[in-house]
Amino acid sequence: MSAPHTAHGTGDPHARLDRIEVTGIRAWGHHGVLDEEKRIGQEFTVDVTLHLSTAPAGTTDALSRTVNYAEVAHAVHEELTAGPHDLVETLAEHIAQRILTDTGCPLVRRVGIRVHKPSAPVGLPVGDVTVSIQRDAAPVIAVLALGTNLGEREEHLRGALDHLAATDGIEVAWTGPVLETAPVGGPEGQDSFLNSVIAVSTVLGPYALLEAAQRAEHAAHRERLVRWGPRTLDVDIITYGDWTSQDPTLTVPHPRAHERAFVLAPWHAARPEAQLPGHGPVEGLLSRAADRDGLREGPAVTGFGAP
Ligand code: A4P
Ligand code: MG
Repeated sequence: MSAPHTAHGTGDPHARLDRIEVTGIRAWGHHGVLDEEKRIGQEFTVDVTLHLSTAPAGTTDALSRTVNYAEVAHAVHEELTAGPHDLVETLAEHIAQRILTDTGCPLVRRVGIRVHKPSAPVGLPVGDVTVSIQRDAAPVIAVLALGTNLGEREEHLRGALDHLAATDGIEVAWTGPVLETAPVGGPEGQDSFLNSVIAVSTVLGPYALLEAAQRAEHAAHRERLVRWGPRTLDVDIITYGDWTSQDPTLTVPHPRAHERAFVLAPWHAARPEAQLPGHGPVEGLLSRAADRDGLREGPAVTGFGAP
């Protein structure tokens, strides 16, 4: 989980992703402009490069945190034998999109495809004809909840927003208002929270986004270690597109978001039509949340309340 591939200022957020390569996926396909190519077919071979962070799986030995390359190979084989398409370019595009939106989604953030058509009818002896493309996954909208009840609370919220906005691969899409909320659970007598919810548009995978959220927390912790007690900033991932995960390291949607007014209210204020995947409209959830009477308008914090 410590791969530094989202470090600030590196420009391309995918530049330091790891790679898994599957080469020589072979099938008899019927792609080509000529009638004869479509009728008889010929051999095609595909090499695939999957760009993703392998650290979440590599440090825990958990298959669910990486892409299953066997599934990718089978999907490529299906695309090779589908169609037919006139152009190898079209075939390569179909394979890339299939991996980015299906088999590799959402962990694979960039894919490289090379299609070989060694028997292409060129009219001369040639060694091979290849088309190589590279495509990136579309950005994902993720909803994040921010909470703080220690120290300079407004400072922590502002700092979290600045930190996330400065992270390569993250753009802030909208921000909810800041609410002052009575603590839910935890030790007796702890101070009230400031809570808000923001949405980011991100090209980062879900685990890389979690790392970015944790770095924002650590940035607040560092300051707090010197001057304040524990727990200055909590950044939780509420949703990541419509992806769902039961992984204890990253459970999405957040397992308690559906019953927490301190998450639902700022979200609803910014996006009244919002839906929580698996639970339905945020509006209905908010009307049933037990802690909804503990909410008050919070202070105006720069950057928040910008739908
Ligand atoms: N983790 C798993 N799923 C996620 C996710 N979707 N987002 C893991 C973020 N992290 C996730 O988190 C513990 C572990 O959860 C992480 O290692 C991560 O891999 P943490 O932030 O270190 O611990 P925590 O926040 O104390 O635990 P937790 O369970 O997130 O606490 P909650 O449930 O978020 O509750 N009352 C008010 N009014 N306002 C608040 O903001 N917050 C809490 C914290 C309690 N009461 C509150 C508020
Ligand atoms: Mg948390």
